[in-house]
Amino acid sequence: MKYLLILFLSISVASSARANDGYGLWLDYSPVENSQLKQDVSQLFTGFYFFGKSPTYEIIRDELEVAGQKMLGSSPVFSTERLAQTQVWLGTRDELSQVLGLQTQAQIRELGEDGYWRGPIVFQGKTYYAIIGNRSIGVLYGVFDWLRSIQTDTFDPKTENSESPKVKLRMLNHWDNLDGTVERGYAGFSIWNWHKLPGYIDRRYIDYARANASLGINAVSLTNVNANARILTTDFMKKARVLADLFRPYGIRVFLTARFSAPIEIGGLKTADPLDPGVIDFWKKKTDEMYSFIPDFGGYLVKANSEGQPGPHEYGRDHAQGANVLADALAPHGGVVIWRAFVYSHELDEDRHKHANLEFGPLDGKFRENLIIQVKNGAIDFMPREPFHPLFGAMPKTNLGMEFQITQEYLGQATQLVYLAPMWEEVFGSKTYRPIPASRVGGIVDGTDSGQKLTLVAGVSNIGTDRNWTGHMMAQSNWYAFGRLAWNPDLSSEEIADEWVKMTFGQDPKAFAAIKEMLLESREAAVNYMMPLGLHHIMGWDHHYGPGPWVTGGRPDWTAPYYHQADSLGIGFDRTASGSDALGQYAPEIVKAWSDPTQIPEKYLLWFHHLPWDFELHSGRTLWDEIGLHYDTGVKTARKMEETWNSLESEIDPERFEHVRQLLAIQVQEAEWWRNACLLYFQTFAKRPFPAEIEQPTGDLEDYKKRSFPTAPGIKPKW
Ligand code: BDP
Repeated sequence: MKYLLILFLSISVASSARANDGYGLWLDYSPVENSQLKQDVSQLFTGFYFFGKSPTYEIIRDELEVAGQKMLGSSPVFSTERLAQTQVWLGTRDELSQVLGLQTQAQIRELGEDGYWRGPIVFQGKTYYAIIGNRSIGVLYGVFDWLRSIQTDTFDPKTENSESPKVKLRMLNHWDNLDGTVERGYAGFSIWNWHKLPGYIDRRYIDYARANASLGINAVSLTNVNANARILTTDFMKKARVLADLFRPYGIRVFLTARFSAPIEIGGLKTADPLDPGVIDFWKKKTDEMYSFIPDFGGYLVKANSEGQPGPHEYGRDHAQGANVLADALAPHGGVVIWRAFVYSHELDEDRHKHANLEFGPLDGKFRENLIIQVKNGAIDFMPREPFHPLFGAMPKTNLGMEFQITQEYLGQATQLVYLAPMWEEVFGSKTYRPIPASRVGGIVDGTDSGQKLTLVAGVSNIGTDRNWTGHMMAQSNWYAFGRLAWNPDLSSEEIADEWVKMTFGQDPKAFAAIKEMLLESREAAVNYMMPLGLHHIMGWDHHYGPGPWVTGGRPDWTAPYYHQADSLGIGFDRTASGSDALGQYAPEIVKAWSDPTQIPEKYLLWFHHLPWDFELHSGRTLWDEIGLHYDTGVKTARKMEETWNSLESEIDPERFEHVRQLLAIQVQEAEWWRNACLLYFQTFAKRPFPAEIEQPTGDLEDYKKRSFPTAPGIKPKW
């Protein structure tokens, strides 16, 4: 017995030494194995010299310390003079101006506020490796990029690299409530501890800022868009100030959500009418007060007249009249209003798909310059696949920003591995044909095609108090990918997967290839086993967990049959001219191609067409058979992902291996559940046998319908 105990203890000590709980994210720096690279980098780590002083340079020092220890097994040497012992020069263009040629200076100037240049510089016969920005934050971005190149084995000390972000505001939106819960959060509670602020600083705040800065994320909105006006009270400003002060040297500006009725709720006014002088004065004074606490406050993020949130419509005013009042209050301070386009009301049109364009389209050109309309990637709601939102390209005189959802509300929450970058890449790559024929969504958002100066890519955060930050540790890849794509919407999902896997799991070739493949196939798998061929909004009621194509009750546009419209004849939502004509909101090129069910990309087929069950697809199969095949393929891919992972047991540390292994087993069960429940349900309309080549769905439809999930996380707060 005694021996057994000793054996047990020694096993647990041995494995905890290797344990990795995922807290370190992609910044855990594995030892450099390539010997040439190790030699080059070790040499550089013998002498860093900063040309100036800044709190951001202190952050760089700390990062180099961690990276040096972990990658090379030794601390970096910081030198106090710029020549003799020095290998690496760090600083801003101004700070280095005496040692830089005019041409290099001009080249760096071009890179703007956040850009950086890194490469060799010869000075008085000696070569230094320099990392230079126009501001200290650019230097930090350059250092992170350099460390990434070492971790991904692409660093070459002889090559110059320079980059600047394509998008101005690269932003996380937290849907965190003041009581610590997170709407649609699947990774525990909010990381903001409002109760202990401003006195207590949780180490997580700093680690969070560091992770964001490593990706170039430079703005965060701390609170839920379903806002609580209290966040704008003096008490909360004092708390938010602590976070803003911490984030500043990481280049991150704080935004808060503004509840439109705040003038009534915390201002003691009788109205929130945006044209009322008292209300205008409230927003001005509130905003001035905010800047007295946070001099670089980013601005307000607003959800108005959407899903019960108050807004200008209560007073007969439109979105521009409402939004501009806030914009005017912020303008003298350099702040920005981010006004969401996620609106739908019963009155406007039967098809929810059309509402945002109907409400916002006529207001084009009426919004202030320091205001940006934040548009979800699709017109319904973050479905596993949506055609791009028709507002992109339809408001040429208005700043339009992108809103993605990183938290996986409709994509498996925290029990499924779904790498979202392929979806975001698909959206950015979609051709809009407007405002210019070659336009793509990415070009509108980053200003290339639209010409807009104020640009924004926002993502609804998937971060919480779970030790690994994101609930499912593989969902860290989505935080990572979001940041990288916000910096450069033209990056491919594959390049990003490449980086993330190497930085998170090291370079073991077998593990690298296997994990990368799993990531890249995961999103299509999820579309297949959840909502293939353009099906959408058929998930469980309220918590949105699991299938619910039978969900009815309440508002029609919150039910599933409203979207799938299955009947004895066929399935799908007719959004062509013969139906709701939501398709008519797109450019004529798209209308022409997508109106024809034989020409529209099949991935959007049932989004825009109601078709007979026997409609023939490109494969020669009937629609009914093809639906069955997609569901089944999704399940098979999920199983393959599970098998792949399980073959990596000896390559991955036990803690992460086991974490992902268990979740993949759940994912397979959930994929089967989706397939079985949806196919059994749709069969009640189609009245046809399942195609012979698929695994026949099992279970009882009535049992599937009865399942309930009172403990499902992330549900809306009930205030
Ligand atoms: C939906 C969510 C809901 C959010 C809403 C929004 O289900 O919780 O409040 O979007 O974006 O996806 O405002």
